[in-house]
Amino acid sequence: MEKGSILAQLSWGLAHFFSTSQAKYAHMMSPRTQGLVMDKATLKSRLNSFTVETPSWGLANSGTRFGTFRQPWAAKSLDEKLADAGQVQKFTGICPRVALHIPWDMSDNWGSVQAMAKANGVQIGAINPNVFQDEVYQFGSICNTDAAVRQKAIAHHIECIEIAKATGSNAISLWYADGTNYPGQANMRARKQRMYESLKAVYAKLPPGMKMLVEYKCFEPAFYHTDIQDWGSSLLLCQKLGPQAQVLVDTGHHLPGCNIEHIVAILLDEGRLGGFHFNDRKYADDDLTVGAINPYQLFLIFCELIAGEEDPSQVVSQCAKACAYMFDQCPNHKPTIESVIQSAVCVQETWAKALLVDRAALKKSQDIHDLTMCEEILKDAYNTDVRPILAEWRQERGIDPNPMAAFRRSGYLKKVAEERIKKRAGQGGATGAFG
Ligand code: PSV
Ligand code: MN
Repeated sequence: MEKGSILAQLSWGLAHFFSTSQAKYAHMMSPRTQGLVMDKATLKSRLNSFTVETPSWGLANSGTRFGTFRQPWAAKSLDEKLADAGQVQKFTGICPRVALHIPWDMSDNWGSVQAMAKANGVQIGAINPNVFQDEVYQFGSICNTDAAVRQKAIAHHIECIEIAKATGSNAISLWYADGTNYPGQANMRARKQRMYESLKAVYAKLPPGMKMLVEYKCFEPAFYHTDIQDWGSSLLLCQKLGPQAQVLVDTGHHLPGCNIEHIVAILLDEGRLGGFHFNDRKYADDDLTVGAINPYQLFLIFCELIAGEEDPSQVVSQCAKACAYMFDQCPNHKPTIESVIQSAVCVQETWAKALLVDRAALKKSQDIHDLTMCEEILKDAYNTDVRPILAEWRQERGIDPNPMAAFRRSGYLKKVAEERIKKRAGQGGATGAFG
């Protein structure tokens, strides 16, 4: 191309940029001065539909493979977990369900578990089978070469479907430690086929309306290959199984630098995003409190989910609205209940900020490739202080405007620590251990 024509193109580009962007949208240069993009009442009503499930295991002691540091108030029995989850709901108003992990949360009377949950102001959420701990699962569960092991895993899934039915839950949430540790250890394609056959048998037992959430994870505890390593593997499986099977995204299950919001966009577009496990991480699957490390990433994920809710396509909007939000975190030295309350406050604030994105202005800026303005619009919403509106939202529901301060004032941790220390001593633990 000739020098002259490049110059001509550049100057046309400049003129075009200034005429379309700078002049036409000059009024948008400081959008924050123009108030919220939606009135307070609309914002508050949108907040009403936003709930997140508490994981029962986030209220118990946890640790790493190097050790577990016990907290005197940590819940051990299912009753204690439900009581603690009730506190999270009481002080935040956005956590009305508790996910259970079986057999960590086993019971011989699911009717009474459901009643106990109700007495604590919560309901039973997703039921998570556990096919990763038993000795027989060393070389896999649903992918195992041994048909008897696969059968045991399938039977456990079916048991979890029955528990979901008995507790009024509408989802089973599946995650597998299946994988290999060394190259050449197994035939990966054969494992994929066995996994599909096993899950087909489980899918056949799902009652109508019950979701089968399929979680992926690229590493750990298997360190060479994981049988459902990424969203693509999970999506393929779900597409083969049927519409009740949907992908679950856990924010800690990707390689560093992964663009999770893009994955969300793809899964929404396919109508297959079924659930979310929120937590935060710095290095691996750290299961830290939500927003501890990368709150802006969470905001960008929420921007996609909200854009999905508002999408004209029924498939996309229904999928976004039905997506089951859950925390999947471990307290990691932080007081159990406080850690979940912190996550709940963080997700609600971030959700509110994402609702405030001026989507019409964003679309206009995208159409003219005004990159600066596109980003300004997002940052503008992200930098809005939504705390006063959330305080109002809580007060309107009889909830203290400051959940953490109110929870601390309640003295609940001290009270249950005393009760549980006594109870554990009565159970015969030599050192009053909580396990
Ligand atoms: C696996 O790392 C996982 O994210 C799955 O959701 C499990 O069910 C959960 O953590 C157990 O802590
Ligand atoms: Mn998870």
